[in-house]
Amino acid sequence: MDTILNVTAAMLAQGPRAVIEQVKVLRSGGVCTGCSLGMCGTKDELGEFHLCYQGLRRLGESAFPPIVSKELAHMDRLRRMSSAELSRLGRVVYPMIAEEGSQGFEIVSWEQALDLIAAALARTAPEQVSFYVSGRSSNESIYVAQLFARMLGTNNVDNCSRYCHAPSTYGLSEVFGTGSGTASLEDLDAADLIFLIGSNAPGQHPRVLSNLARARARGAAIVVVNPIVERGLVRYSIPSSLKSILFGSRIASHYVRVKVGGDIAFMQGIVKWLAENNGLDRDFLHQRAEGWAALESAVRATPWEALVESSGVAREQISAVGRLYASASRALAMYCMGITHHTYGTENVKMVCNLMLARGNVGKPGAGVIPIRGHSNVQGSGSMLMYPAVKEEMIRRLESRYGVTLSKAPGLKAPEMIERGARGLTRLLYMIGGNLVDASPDTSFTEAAMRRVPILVAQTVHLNRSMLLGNKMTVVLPAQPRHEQEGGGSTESNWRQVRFSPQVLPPKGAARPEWWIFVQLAERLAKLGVRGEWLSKLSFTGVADIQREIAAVIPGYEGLPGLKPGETLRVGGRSLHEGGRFPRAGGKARVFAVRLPDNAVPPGKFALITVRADGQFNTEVWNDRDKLRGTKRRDVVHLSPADAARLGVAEGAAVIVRSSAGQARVVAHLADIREGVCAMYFPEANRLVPFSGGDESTATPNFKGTVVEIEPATARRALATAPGVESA
Ligand SMILES: Nc1nc2c(c(=O)[nH]1)N[C@H]1C(S)=C(S)[C@@H](COP(=O)(O)OP(=O)(O)OC[C@H]3O[C@@H](n4cnc5c(=O)[nH]c(N)nc54)[C@H](O)[C@@H]3O)O[C@H]1N2
Ligand SMILES: Nc1nc2c(c(=O)[nH]1)N[C@H]1C(S)=C(S)[C@@H](COP(=O)(O)OP(=O)(O)OC[C@H]3O[C@@H](n4cnc5c(=O)[nH]c(N)nc54)[C@H](O)[C@@H]3O)O[C@H]1N2
Ligand code: SF4
Ligand SMILES: [Mo]
Repeated sequence: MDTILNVTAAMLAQGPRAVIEQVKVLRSGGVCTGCSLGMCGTKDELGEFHLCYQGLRRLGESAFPPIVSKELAHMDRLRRMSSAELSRLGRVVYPMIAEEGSQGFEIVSWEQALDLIAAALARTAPEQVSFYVSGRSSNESIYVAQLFARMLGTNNVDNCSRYCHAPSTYGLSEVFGTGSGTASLEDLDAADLIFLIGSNAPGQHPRVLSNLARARARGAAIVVVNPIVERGLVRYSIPSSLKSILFGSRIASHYVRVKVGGDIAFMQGIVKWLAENNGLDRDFLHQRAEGWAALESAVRATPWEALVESSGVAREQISAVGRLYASASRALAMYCMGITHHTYGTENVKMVCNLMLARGNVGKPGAGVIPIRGHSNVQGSGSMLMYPAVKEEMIRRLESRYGVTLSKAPGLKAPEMIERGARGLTRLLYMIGGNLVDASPDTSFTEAAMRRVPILVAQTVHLNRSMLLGNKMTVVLPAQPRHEQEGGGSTESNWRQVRFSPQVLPPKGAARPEWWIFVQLAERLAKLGVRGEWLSKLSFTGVADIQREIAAVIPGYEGLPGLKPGETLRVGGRSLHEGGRFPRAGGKARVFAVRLPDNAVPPGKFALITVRADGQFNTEVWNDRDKLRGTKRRDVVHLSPADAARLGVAEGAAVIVRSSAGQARVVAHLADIREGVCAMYFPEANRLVPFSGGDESTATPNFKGTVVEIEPATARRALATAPGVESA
């Protein structure tokens, strides 16, 4: 009931005009701009009715009226605003620039803005230019953006999956030969056991809760692995079911409160139990996988004490889950940021794959591995080649399509773009959506590094803090969100389904399609004599033109041209139910003998996990509440009652949380969380997360598991400043 009221309140809060706009978008069948699950209008891919608070809320944000220009004249005031206040200022509908030291933004014409950017690009060495995309743009815009960058001479292109599921793409490719999940939503309805690891789906991917509740109701086991007891994973109200609204639906059948980073040990424990109790599918492992023996002998040789110590789970509980798993004929594992946001994120992913391979749970219905992705078009960003180390084969396809010779050297990953900014080596940073200052670790370092970049360009719908750093020159360009994009645009969902969102609303102000901006820049650069012969090939005149290019270059997208709203193009290349044949040489999955990570926390200290609430979409915070976790404020640290008692603090008491990167003054919130673990909200808590220490294979930051100390704030210090987050 609460959810329905929230959804209604969210819609009404935006005013009648916004409500009409939202209804129009929902009726159009366009793809949701929230998470990656890819609802079309009010229908999901199974044709079932579905609405969620975050999806509507995101839609509402883009329906905000244009920003009032007088607000833009006061940079100092803008800098004091929170993310929510900046969003509420309204939509960015004109190009604008701010120079270092200027009092505010100046509204300029498209001509002026584009000339400025083209001139800056022309005088900057290509290797000092970087592009970042935040998975919100259409495939058509992203394809043109990466092509523009490569034609310009740089492979410094990356997308938000670097901060998110890059360890999945990399890990799954190594194991199965393809970087996407091996199961679909339908498979949840056929599984006897579902592992849900490191995900707060009720807040972040509400759609899957209907399937989880349904699975539970028909008797499937749902094993949740998480250091926090997420209330929505215990019981949840599905808005589309009256019974569920009235009584709630049960979700987890087994809740495993692992240590932060304890997943590998927990999963190895299950494999050890299976190995010791004749629970492995030896035929499958022999025929369909390679490398199992090394993992099994390592796991057999690891003493139970080490597994219990590292996982934080009692041997009895590990064994009980092992027994349960052995009795399931079809099992699948879904996971999210609790797995990827670690120094050993890719290793974590590989161990999830090992767990599923152990009993032949890949390549058949009701089984498999599902990473639950983040942004609505993060999957499309990858497919459109918006990442720095694209396979040479794909570069060759671009070369032969356009008759050019492109660099094959890997470009920079997003954190490297920032880090090079600190050293004066990134001279132009181009953000296509996104908010790198708030999304990246170590806010003080990132702020300073990004400020050193002389030219910052941002295509956006709202202002955010990354645009207010005081760079030598900041250029903000108004982008059309997908449902306003002239000619419409396509996206790819978590399930690799490509859908087309039509233009439903008229564009606001001077906002333009994002692909158009790159076509204009290419034309100007060509006139300036910069790579003219190549860049002139970007003379696309509309979405249909670009779709033809995508169809010719990107395997699986051949059917894109002419795709209509409501139709689905399924991109192939996934390992689904082909009887366990994998697209690797020899057709077998590769087992990695993943080692136990070092996740020990010194006595008295805490492992800090940074999480999101249902009142935010990443760095866009629209209200302070976390309904699912029962707090109304964000400047809190979630602590177990036992830890709070040990520290001598009660609910609401001021505390200081300190890491090697920074410190924060917040208040204690007592929660059902494992002892020795504490949680704070991203993006504020990024001041505490060190910049280095990301995933060894992909550089995805280690957003879960920063070692921190917590102490009560003394009365004197508590009076001096109100709770808030500050630097060291
Ligand atoms: N409303 C809303 N929806 C969103 C977003 C949003 O900001 N708001 N963001 C979107 C994006 S980009 C993404 S990537 C997804 C993120 O979706 P999630 O990954 O569900 O979101 P997080 O808040 O990062 O929560 C991660 C969960 O992992 C748990 N966890 C932390 N460390 C560990 C660990 O070591 N082991 C295990 N097993 N669990 C751990 C945390 O307790 C938490 O429950 O959501 C998408 N959907
Ligand atoms: N500590 C900590 N840090 C994290 C995380 C964490 O769990 N903990 N999670 C990480 C994850 S998973 C991710 S994905 C990143 C997210 O990192 P980003 O993708 O960089 O951040 P977002 O908040 O999603 O981007 C918000 C901005 O996108 C722009 N925008 C919104 N809609 C549109 C649109 O339709 N078109 C265009 N062009 N622009 C638009 C607006 O400027 C808005 O302010 O953050 C990461 N950072
Ligand atoms: S679950 Fe995700 S895709 Fe579905 S409506 Fe909510 S935000 Fe949109
Ligand atoms: Mo993400």
